[in-house]
Parts: sequence; structure tokens; C-alpha cells
Amino acid sequence: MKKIYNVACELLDPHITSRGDQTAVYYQDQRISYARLQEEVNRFGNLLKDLAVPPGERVLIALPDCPECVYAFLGSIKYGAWPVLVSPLLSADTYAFMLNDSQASVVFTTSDSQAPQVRSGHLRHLLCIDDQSFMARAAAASPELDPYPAREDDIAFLLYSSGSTGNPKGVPHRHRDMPFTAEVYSRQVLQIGEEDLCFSASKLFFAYGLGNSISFPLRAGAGVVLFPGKATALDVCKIISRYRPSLFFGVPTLYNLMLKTLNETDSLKSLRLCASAGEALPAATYQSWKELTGLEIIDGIGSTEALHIFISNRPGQVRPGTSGYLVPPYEARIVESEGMPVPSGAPGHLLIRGKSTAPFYWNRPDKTAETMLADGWLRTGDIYAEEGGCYAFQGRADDMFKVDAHWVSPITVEEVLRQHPAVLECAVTWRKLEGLVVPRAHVVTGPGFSEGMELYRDLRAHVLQKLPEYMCPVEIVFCPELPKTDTGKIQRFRLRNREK
Ligand code: 3UK
Repeated sequence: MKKIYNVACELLDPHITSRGDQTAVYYQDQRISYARLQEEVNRFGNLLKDLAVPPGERVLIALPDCPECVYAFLGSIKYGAWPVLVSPLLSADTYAFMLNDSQASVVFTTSDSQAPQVRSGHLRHLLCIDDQSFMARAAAASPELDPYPAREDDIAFLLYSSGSTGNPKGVPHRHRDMPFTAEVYSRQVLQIGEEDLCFSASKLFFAYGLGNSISFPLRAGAGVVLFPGKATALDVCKIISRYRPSLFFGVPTLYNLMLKTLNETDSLKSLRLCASAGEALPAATYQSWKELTGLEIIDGIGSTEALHIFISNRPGQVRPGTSGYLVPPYEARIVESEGMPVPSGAPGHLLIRGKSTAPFYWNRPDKTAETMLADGWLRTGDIYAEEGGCYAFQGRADDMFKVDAHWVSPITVEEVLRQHPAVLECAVTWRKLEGLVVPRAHVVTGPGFSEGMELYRDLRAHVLQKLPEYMCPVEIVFCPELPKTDTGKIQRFRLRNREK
């Protein structure tokens, strides 16, 4: 019989006697101690108990990053229900899909979200945290709660994968997964300790943000700053100068935007390390950031299915333009389409294996069979090349294309395009021209640059200086913005589907 193990207790209990009065969460003007956090988590768990929600029942949480989001998430887990953490900014249609797919019977949200609009046959309790009667009930709930007697490999919560195509997929994770990612990545790679204060621009509903703002700080007894809105480059600077965090977590687009808009770096002085994930961090972004701030950005690749980062650069040993080295005990293989290993340095499909990977997709046996392979291997959907233990991202398998029999990686071309001063953001896809595949770029220009034939010629000449002709975009579409997932990833497939 396996030991009882509830991840909410694993993250909170060790700190209560030793440092219960230390601040765990900074939010606006509030400072929430570990002892208070524990009590609020218990109160939210007791709300479910009072509603007689059966253990294992799904609880949809559509909240901005705020203390109540943490209370609802950990409270549900401690009580034994399965929180499903999603963005507070989704459309009513997406909530309808998620409510039906997860069959959640409880929703925690706010009155200005689209979630309260949705009716679903399974929904029993709609809890708006900004509602007076809800606040009164939460305040009256008992601050003590016996944890649900889970085992480490029982399901604890679900996330929805932002997915590049089709409907979002529910990704269940077990009780052991959050502590595992905290031990192997945050302790080993980032060396987060109790003196640290974390701030993540990526949100809690994104597995990246969930680790950065819950698993890592709580596991280490550290602190976390929560910010409810979408953090712009300016917000990030303001938050960092106000709370003085030691670690900052962002996505490459945000670092790029900060580089283009930041004119002083004094406000970033408190940082000891920056981390990046979600997309490949271009070498040029790393270099410019290092020159401007003196700080390294530690790029690593993670996924919703793996829960967090499994290949990462290491502080002091960054290889710009790569994802770095395996984070042990994760294992990786690079294989060709038939599953045979490729020679060192050659691109292939990246498979990974490790204790935190999701066992299946919720309700999706077809996708489970494609992704969760025999012996615990997980297909990431990414093309990587490995040399001397260092892993270099080549592109999503779905985004790569062949021109004149040569594979083209969109990110190689994008990296060169972005070095041109007129280019704020860009995405490279392909289209067919007279039956042949040709590269096509989508470019968002920076302020003060005029779009047109002259810039088109200039950009092509710039690319041709650095890359072979077959990689050079034949068509350049200037657009006001690029389509992105709510986790900030460029959706190249949407661009490809436009006017194919
Ligand atoms: C891509 C990267 C190159 C890659 C995530 C850190 O992004 C996360 O999860 P998602 O499920 O997407 C996974 C996919 O995103 N990717 C992520 N990081 C990198 N590509 N370099 C990178 N550094 O295609 C991967 O398969 O949204 C990131 C932690 C937890 C996460 N869930």
C-alpha cells in the first residue's frame, strides 16, 4: 500500500511551523503569510465540502492570477477534487467546450468573465469570487481541513493544452508532478531557495506560470508576486521595481518587446536570473538582454504534457540560440519518423521520458495513442538536433516545410528577419506558388518604418546576406499583429491557413 500523499500538503505543511509568518504571496497591497495561505486554502476546500462535491469531481477555475486562484487551486486539491485551471479571458464558446469536456460541476470565476454566461448540464455551483455572498461564505468557512488521502500517482489537477490546432486537450497531472518539477528544474537549475522572490509574466493557467508561481516558490519556502492582468513591458518594469523579485520568468516575445521599449535598467536591479520558455529564445535576444542588463536569460523547453521544463540552459553556461542540456532525470531521444534514432547533430522528433509526464489526454484516446508512447515516452511534436548533449530547436514538426528538397525551419529565417531594425515581430510559413512551396513571411513593423516594396526588397536582401536563397521569403505580408495563443505563442498554422 502506497503512502498517503497530497500535493497541497507537500507544498504548504513544511513551512507552517518553521516560517508560518513569512510572506508567501505578494498581491497589490496584500502580503499573505504561509500560515494565512494555509488557512485560506483550507477555507476554499471546505467550501467544496459544504457543497458536498464528491472527490475526483472537476472544478473549473477561470480566474486571473490572484490569491483566490491559488486558494481555489490548492483548496480543491487538498479536498480531493480535480481543479481545471484555465484562462479567465476565454470566449463563452471555449468555456462551453471545457465545461462539457471536463464535466466540471463547480466553477470559480469572476462576474466579468464569460464563464458565468455558460450553461452546462453538469454545472451545479457557479462561484464568483467578487460576489458579496461568496466572500461572506468563504470568510465563514472553517480554516481547518483534513487532506484527502491521495497517493502520489493519483490525478491531482487538469490543465488544457493551448494546442496548435483543433480543440484544446485536457491534460491530467498527478500529485507527485509539481514537487518533481520543483526538485529537478527549480532546485537543480535555478537553485531557488527561501530567500528568492519569483515573478512570472506567464499566468497560472499556463503550466509554465503554474510552476513559476506556485510549485517553485512554495516548494522552496520562497515568495511569489502575483499580477492579475496581462503584463506589458512597462508593467513588468513597474512590478519589478515595486516588489524587487530575484527571479523573472517571461516568454521570448516579452523579452523582445522589453528590449525595444526599455530605456533604463535600474528598475531590474533586484533580479539575479531571468528564465524564458514557451518558444525558442533567439540568440540575438539573449545577447542584447545580456548587454543591456548584465543578466542571463535561461532558456528551457517545457510542455503542458511534461508540466514543466525538461531541457534547459544552465546559469553561467548558456549556449545562446539553443535549449541547452537535459534536466536529469528526464531522458530524451531524437528519432526519425519510423522511430529509429538519428545520428548526432541530425534533426529529428524529440521524445522525452520522466516522472512528471501526463499519463493520457482527457477523453482523447486518439491523441493519447499518438503522443503517449510505449515505455513512458512522450512525443513532444518538436524537431530538435542534439550535439555534445546540447539540444537545438528546429521547429514544430507541423511548422517545418520543404523547399527544393531542403527542410526549412521557420525559426532560422525569423531569427535573421528579426535582426533587421524594421522588424518588431515576424513569423515564417509557406505557400504554394505555381505548384511549388515557397517561404512566406508575416512581418509586424516597428514604429517609423513604412511598409511597401522598398522594405520588401530590403528585407530580402538582408536575409540573402545570411541564408541560402531557398530559405528567403518570396512573399512578405505586412500585418498589424500576429495570431497568438493565450499563452503567447505565435500560431503559424493560422497564418498558413490564410489565403493558402
Ligand atoms: C514549444 C519551446 C523552443 C515547443 C511550457 C515551459 O510552452 C510550454 O507548454 P505548451 O504545452 O507548449 C509546448 C511546446 O512549446 N516550446 C516551449 N518552450 C520552448 N520551443 N524553445 C523553448 N524554450 O514546441 C513545446 O513542445 O504551451 C513551457 C514550462 C511549461 C510549459 N507548459
